[in-house]
Formats: sequence, structure tokens, C-alpha cells
Amino acid sequence: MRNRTYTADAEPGDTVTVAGWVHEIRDLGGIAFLILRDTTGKIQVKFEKDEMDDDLVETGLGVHRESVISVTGDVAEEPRAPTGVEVTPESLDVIAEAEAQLPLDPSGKVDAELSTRLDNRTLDLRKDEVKAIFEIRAEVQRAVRDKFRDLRATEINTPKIVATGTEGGTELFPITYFGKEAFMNQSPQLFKQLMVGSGLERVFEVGPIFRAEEHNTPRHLNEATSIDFESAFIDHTEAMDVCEAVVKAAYEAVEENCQDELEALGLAEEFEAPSGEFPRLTYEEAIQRINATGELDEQLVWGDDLPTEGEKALGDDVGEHYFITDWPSEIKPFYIKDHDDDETLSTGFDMMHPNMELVSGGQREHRYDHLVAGFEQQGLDPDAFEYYTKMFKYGMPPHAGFGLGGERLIMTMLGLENIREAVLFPRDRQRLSP
Ligand code: ATP
Ligand code: AMO
Repeated sequence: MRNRTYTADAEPGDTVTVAGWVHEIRDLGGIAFLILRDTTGKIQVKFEKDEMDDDLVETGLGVHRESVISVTGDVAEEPRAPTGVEVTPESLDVIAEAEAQLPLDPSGKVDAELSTRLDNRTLDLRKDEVKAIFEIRAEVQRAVRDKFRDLRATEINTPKIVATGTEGGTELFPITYFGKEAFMNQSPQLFKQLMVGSGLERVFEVGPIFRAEEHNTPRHLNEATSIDFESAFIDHTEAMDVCEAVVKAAYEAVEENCQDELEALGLAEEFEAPSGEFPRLTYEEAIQRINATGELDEQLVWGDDLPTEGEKALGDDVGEHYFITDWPSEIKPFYIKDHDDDETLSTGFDMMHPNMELVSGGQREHRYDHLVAGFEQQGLDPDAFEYYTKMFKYGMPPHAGFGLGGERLIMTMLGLENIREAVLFPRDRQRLSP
């Protein structure tokens, strides 16, 4: 529609054609109002029954809620109208009539279960507070990309159909690839590493990862968005600096550019970008602090992974984003480098929101012999990874990086109770469609 005007741009004195959805019809007798909604907002359309064409009034007031219409008419100031202006229609077209019964109520007056909402995402995203999540998600992705670009990183796209897994053998989705076994990629890990040895040196990717997680939790997806970064000639502490800067940039962009969306979510008052440096705790300090909270039935010992309740207890204790560094080597993957002066200690790190883990990263093992030995130690066949390991023989610089869970970032930023709220069409054990 070339001549369409967004409702937010309709100024008093203009003659406009506005198009959108019938949000509400209020018939007061002699006068009636239709509220038309588009992506920019809402506008009131006024019907004065005695003064207007009967057909026009009948069509306008007879149309079902959520039908798509266009209205052409003059815009005038009207203090009693919800947005201070209204349109007096000269013509009205019903472009796509909606059925009278809707599977969910986009006005939000009637609450719907999350599963009903996810089955009807089109209608669900007609609600301001739901649409706001995805406007914010888009702004976060823009801000993250801008930040990486400022840091001279090149955006890459790595394959999602792969021959090998990297993040533990049990969480792969197998597929058939022209008769061969293949998998959906769990992480761009090996590919992003291969690119730091290329002429690009510093890369990032925002893309899907696939994990056959068996458990059904509010913070796991089977298809998630990973925000990955990898750079030559930096160590794990510099990767942490980048990680912190990227997360802060995302918050700051939302604070600066998404006030309407925060308002729609009821967060305008409380939303605050993190300031100050994120504390960096060692794994050893972390387990001591968790044990000191007394929240766990059993005390943690060196070598234990942090259980969810442990992460929660520590998060409550720290009360802000923080890093956990110096993990035991045995619980970090083969591609993470150990400290030079202590083989039992890894350079791997996690970045935590008080409620959950957001990031894993570390300095990588770039020495060919050590890398191959690491595969063997983890029970992986180095031959299957030859496409990766061989590049470490031709000049692989020291490098470090991280993976940040995109949906977890949005979820924790907006205080969403379920990670599925941050995905248009989530994939979980029960949900493969839509
Ligand atoms: P008017 O003379 O301005 O058309 P009115 O006071 O004679 O309005 P009605 O026409 O019956 O009364 O309107 C019914 C209700 O609708 C009243 O409460 C009025 O305040 C409200 N109303 C009238 N016009 C508008 C408008 N353009 N926008 C919002 N509310 C309106
Ligand atoms: P990791 O496996 O810890 O590390 O993943 C990185 C981050 O991705 C998010 N994430 C998930 N989010 C939702 N649902 C899931 N099933 C899911 N799995 C992971 C989390 C997590 O912190 N290759 C390393 C990263 C690196 O070292 O660069 C990796 O994938 O927020």
C-alpha cells in the first residue's frame, strides 16, 4: 500500500489512509468508535451515525475484532480520543475479515496459557507486551553486532549441518545426510576457532545451536541462539573484558532505545543497565561461598560441577553479573587451555546472571600436540576431528573467545519466567510445530 500512513504519523489536518487491525469497537448510540491498531500504535476512527453514509457506518461497526481494514479520512485533534487525534472516515475497506471466535484475545483482557500463546504466535504478538520482547530482542542483536564491529570483529556464518559434535556426545541431534550420519551443530566452536587462524583473526556469529537436551526446564531450549566471539592474540581475561562490554552494550541500547517497550512490559522504572565491573570469582571461591550459604544439602568439593541450586545461592549472594574463573580442567572441554603453571586448572570461565549461567568461554589450546592429547584424554577420536586439528599445524595463533546464550540474555534482562517467552517459535521436547 503505497499511500498508507502509519497511525503514529497521522497529524491533525492530514487526509490519510491508515491500515491495520480492528482493536476495539465502542458503540455509544449516536456515536461510535473503532480503534484501529498498527505496528506504531492506535488511532480512533469516529462514526457519527446521523451524519455519515449508512453503508460506511454499517461496515465499520459490523466488522469483527482483529479484522484487517483500511480507512481513509481526515485527521483532527480530539482531546478525548486515546491518542489525542481521530480520523473521520470517508471510506473504509475490509481487507481480511477475522472470525468472530479467536483462539486467544489479543487485547490481553483474557489471559492465555503459554502453550495456547505459542500455538497462536501471530495473535499473541499483537499484544504490546509480547511484541515488546521481540523489539527488544532485535535491539539487543543490533547492539551486540555493533559492539563486535567496533571491536573489529567480522561476522561469520558457520555450517549447522556437521559431522562431529563438540559439547559432549549425548546432546546431538542426528540427521541423515545423503546416506551418511550427520548432526545439527551444537556450537560454532570449532569453526570459529578455525577462522581465528585465517586472515580474519577476530570473528563473531549470531546463529542457531541445536542441543538434544532431554530435560524440560524453563531455561533450556533444543534450538537456541548463540552469540559467539573468538579472537586471535587475546587471552581468557581479555575475552572476559569483551564479554562484559557486549552484555553492557546490550543493556545500554535497550535502556536508550526501548523505553516504550520497557513501559509495555512494566519495566520502565526498574530497568537498569549494569554499571561497574563484574566481579571475577575463582571456582574455588565460588564453591566456598556456595557452601557458606548453607543452601545445599551436601557440601561441594573441588571437581564438582555447580548444581542449579548452587548457582542460585551464589547468585543471591553476589547480587549482580559475575564471572567464575579457574575451573578444574577435568570439567571443561578439550579445546580449553589449562594454565601454564598448573595443568589441573583451566582458563575456562563462565559469566553468570544472579539467576543462571549466560556465557561459557576461555582461552583455547592452540598447540597441536596438546590439542591432540586433549582429545584422547576426553575419549574422542582425533581422526574424526582431523579437519580441525590439522589447521593447528599451519600457524594457529593463541586465541580466546566465548558463547553467550541469546535467549538467556533476553530472559534475564526482562525477568521472563520461561525462556520460551524470548523465542518466537520455541523448540522443546513437546514442541516441533509451529
Ligand atoms: P459530541 O458533541 O462531542 O459529539 P456528546 O457530548 O454530545 O459528544 P455523544 O455524542 O453521545 O455526546 O458521545 C457519547 C460519549 O462519547 C460522551 O461521553 C462523549 O464525551 C464521548 N465522546 C464524544 N466524542 C468523542 C470523541 N471524539 N472522542 C472520544 N470520546 C468522545
Ligand atoms: P555452552 O555449552 O556453555 O558453551 O553454551 C554457551 C551458552 O549458550 C547458552 N545455552 C543454551 N541456552 C538455551 N538452551 C540451551 N539448551 C542452551 N545451551 C547453551 C547458555 C550457555 O552459557 N562452545 C562453548 C562456548 C565457548 O567456549 O565459546 C559453548 O557452547 O547461555
